[in-house]
Amino acid sequence: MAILPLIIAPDPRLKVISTFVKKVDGRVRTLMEDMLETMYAAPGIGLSAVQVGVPERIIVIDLAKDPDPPEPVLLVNPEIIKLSDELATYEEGCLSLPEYYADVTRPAEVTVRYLDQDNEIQTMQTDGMLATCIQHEMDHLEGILFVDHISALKRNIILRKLKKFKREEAVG
Ligand code: GNR
Ligand code: NI
Repeated sequence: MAILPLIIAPDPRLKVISTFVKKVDGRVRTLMEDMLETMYAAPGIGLSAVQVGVPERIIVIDLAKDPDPPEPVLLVNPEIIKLSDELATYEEGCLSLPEYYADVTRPAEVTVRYLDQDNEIQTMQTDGMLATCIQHEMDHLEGILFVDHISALKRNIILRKLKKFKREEAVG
């Protein structure tokens, strides 16, 4: 297991469209283990492979709260089958936009088809925070960040501050 370095916005690598995984094999399972370890260490509730520099359609999520046992959700090549008309708003954050949060409105319920860790096709219908998190992670696979759902003014303020932060960090 390994903690992988996270890519922080703005970065062209976060804008790449991730490619489909041919087969969920040992390589992909090892990557998902490392992604979970990276996500738990951050800490975060979701992570897409592109955020650790691997532009493939791989997502890990865990919404379990600390004293409870972990409940990892692993999704490969997820595809949206159905989105509800009903919407829900949650305050979102992103490990690639550290310390910035904003309300984002998305469909409240989502049905996804995906490959599980055994390369088997599965279907999952969800609502609540899991539905929001799946959509947030699936956005990453298309090069979209949660700030792309808010006003350009708010987005540019956040991205400019992160750019400045990264510049200062690089200088030391
Ligand atoms: O840790 C995370 N929290 C979060 C909160 C609300 C909606 C989505 C998320 S996902 C985020 C981790 C992350 O950046 N995943 O891509
Ligand atoms: Ni994110």
